[in-house]
Amino acid sequence: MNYQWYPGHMTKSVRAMQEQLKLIDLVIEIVDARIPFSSRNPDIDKLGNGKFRLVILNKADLADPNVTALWKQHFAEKGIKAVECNAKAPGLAKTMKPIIAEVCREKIERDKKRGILNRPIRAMICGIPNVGKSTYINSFIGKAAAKTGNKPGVTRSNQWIRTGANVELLDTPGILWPRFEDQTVGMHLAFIGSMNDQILIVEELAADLIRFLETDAAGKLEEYYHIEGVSADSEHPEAALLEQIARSRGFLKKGDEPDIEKAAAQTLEDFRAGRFGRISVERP
Ligand SMILES: Nc1nc2c(ncn2[C@@H]2O[C@H](COP(=O)(O)OP(=O)(O)O)[C@@H](O)[C@H]2O)c(=O)[nH]1
Ligand SMILES: [Mg+2]
Repeated sequence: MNYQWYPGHMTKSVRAMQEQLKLIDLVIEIVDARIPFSSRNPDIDKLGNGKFRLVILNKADLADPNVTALWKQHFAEKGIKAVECNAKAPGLAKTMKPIIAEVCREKIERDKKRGILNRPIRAMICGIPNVGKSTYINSFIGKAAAKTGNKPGVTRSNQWIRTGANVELLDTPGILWPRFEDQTVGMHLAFIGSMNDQILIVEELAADLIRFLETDAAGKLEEYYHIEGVSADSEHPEAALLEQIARSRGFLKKGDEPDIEKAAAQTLEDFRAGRFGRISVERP
């Protein structure tokens, strides 16, 4: 299958972001902890040049903690602080406060020398769609003032939201575009549901996911669905597994035929919800 990303209003969003960047001290870049490479905007280093930087490995509750630790190390080696996060947990301001103070230490010390105390740090949240920007902002400010959902919100004029962490957040997150240079990137975005499923062939996407799971998370499907699994020399192992999943879930059509499409959709849903366990798709 061909995994395509439609860049949409890319130049418009670059320009908007460059304007907003003039106003801020800190770029808080949110990525998905299961796919930090593919969910990272390739131009962010250029765009965020000269700003303090923080990478949030979000949805860490769904990722393998050992792999997330490797990613933190990977970013540290590039000189970027990265922290794991579950944006659905309330009260992010408290956990973020010391981290942001550490990342922006230079500015805080510079201010202090000039006799300026507690000037808030101005920060912008950015990231590709669906990584949890709105959820993060909501938890950070402690009330549901930013829209959450899978669609990017309507852009209003820039407003600052005060947080309990001596940080002012730009109310609208910067929506970035993902990498779309290669098929693996597209496939990984599709695995976690960050690509519109309507433009994908669900059975083929599920087959790609099953192929990944059987290699990198062997046994998880068999355990979760209570299925027998297939032998290594099976000719179409993904199709055979989908059939077993359909039967085990009772997804049957007329004449006792397994409903493969339904099994495929269910497999994707269960993976995205973390029901097979905490699985990272990408390692540094
Ligand atoms: N499990 C989990 N789900 C999250 C987390 N952060 C956000 N989500 C979910 O991911 C989806 C997209 O979040 P949203 O904030 O709308 O993403 P945005 O497009 O970047 O603003 C929503 O269904 C959120 O509930 C997290 O840390 N863990
Ligand atoms: Mg949003």
